[in-house]
Amino acid sequence: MDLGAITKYSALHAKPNGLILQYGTAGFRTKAEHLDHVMFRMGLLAALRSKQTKSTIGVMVTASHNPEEDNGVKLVDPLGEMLAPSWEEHATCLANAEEQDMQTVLIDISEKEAVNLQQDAFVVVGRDTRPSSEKLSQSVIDGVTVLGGQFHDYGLLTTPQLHYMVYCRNTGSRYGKATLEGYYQKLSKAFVELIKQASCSGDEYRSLKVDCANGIGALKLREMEHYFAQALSVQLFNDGSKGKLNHLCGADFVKSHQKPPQGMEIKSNERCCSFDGDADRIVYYYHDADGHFHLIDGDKIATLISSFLKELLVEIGESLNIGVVQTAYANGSSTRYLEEVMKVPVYCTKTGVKHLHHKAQEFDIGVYFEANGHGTALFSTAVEMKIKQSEQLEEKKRKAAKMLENIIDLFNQAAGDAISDMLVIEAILALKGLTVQQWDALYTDLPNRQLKVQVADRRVISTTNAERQAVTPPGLQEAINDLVKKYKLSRAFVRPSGTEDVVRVYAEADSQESADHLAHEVSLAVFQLAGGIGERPQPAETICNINNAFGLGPANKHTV
Ligand code: 16G
Ligand code: MG
Repeated sequence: MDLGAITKYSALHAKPNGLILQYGTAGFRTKAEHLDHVMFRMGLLAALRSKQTKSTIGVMVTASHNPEEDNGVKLVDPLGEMLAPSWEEHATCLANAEEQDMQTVLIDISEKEAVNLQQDAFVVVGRDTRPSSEKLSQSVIDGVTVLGGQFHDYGLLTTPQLHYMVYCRNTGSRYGKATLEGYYQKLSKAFVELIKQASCSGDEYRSLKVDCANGIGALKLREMEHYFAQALSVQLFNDGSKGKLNHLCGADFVKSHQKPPQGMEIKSNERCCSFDGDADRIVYYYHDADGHFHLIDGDKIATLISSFLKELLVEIGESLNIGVVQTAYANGSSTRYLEEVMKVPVYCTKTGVKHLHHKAQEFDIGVYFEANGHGTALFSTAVEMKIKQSEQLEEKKRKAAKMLENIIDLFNQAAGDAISDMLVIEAILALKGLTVQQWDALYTDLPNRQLKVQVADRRVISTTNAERQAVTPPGLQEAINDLVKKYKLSRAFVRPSGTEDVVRVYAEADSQESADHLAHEVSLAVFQLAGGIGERPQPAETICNINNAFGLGPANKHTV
């Protein structure tokens, strides 16, 4: 380690005094102007992690669905996963070290993690379309180089594409070619082959409207569309040519406001979807003949996908297991439908992709989705082996095995991916001959409400049972239990947000009015028992009215 060079370069990426940031579920995220030093230091850390794992490490510069002025950075581990927890702590220490302590912290990390500093390092870098991203990714590269690491700058990429590149590079290209061309070809080939097997594919030319949140998804989908144009035509909206990133559009806006994005004209019963700002989330929606908006969120996406995969498994006649992983935010109707109608086992983990991903790896086929549209399906080697052995099977079974093979190729195994999920969904709808309304009608969502409460220190709330029960402060869970008892089909939980300084409240019940009341009452309990600050929580109706008056939309936005 050339400590002299590190000190010299670090001074060019100086840390603002007193700024403290934390590597959270989505890496570091804040106003772009505060991030230069963090980027440089994450370049250093990625090089160390690469030396330690003797693998390629990824660094993605993005703040996903946050406003355009924000930015962020996230490290990607060798198999495309999120960074290991002990390294998240190192990331936080390194980002917060004052200039004069930087060297000590770096040496500390190297020693603790037994990093062989003589080892080569290789880091791949990607970035979204934010105006600040190009310069910030250059700071990452400065960090990598000053530790003697090599790098490849992919430039503009969606977050899942960067995960894909890392995965390909560390599996000797067995998974795919680590280029954009490789990504487009692998996914498109699998998609077109699947669509060919749909009996109605010739009758109806398939088309889909896509809201790209004025982000990177638009650029990449435009590059990709001609690869699969024979099977699907996509019409892009909010493609970044005029609007602002994530402003009144994108998956987060549509999910949390439960309304269509601006800038998209929707005719009744047309299939539409929205990506978020870095294209790792997707939600679907449509307007019915009466002009009512219907949202099809991550839960319904998981239901469609897992039902289809289960049918394929039954067809092949194999005893491979399948499981669905959700979080506490999953609508109660989805869980009930999966367990009782589809007979698919459902598991609940804490919020955050890494928790779901980890759990899903336990199954031969693990489908995981957050309600907000983050998700994918993972397949074990046992599934791949069964497919290989299917040559000897009878015609019908062979066909199912072939479909499964294409579906595996179409899913991004390294991360939830809006483009890949979109193509999987389009293929399943075509194969099953389902319209968007029929898909939506699988079950009816229970009305729900999400609210935020400001408290002095959100760490006073600790939870258990995958965040569905509060352990502290004393009395809070009992209060919630008593409130929930007052309503039918009701459920409520509270958890400290991992991305904002608030406590999140979720409630669902048999009617919107009940869900709103329950959410409000639980918010009051949090305010009283967990050290609420500022104004007391107000009933949902009042909040909506005030916000409507100011053109702000609902205040229950669950920023994820
Ligand atoms: C992050 C997570 C997302 C989660 C959200 C919860 C990743 C890549 N992203 O954005 O999965 O839903 O945080 O936010 O893990 P919250 O803790 O503020 O509710
Ligand atoms: Mg995102």
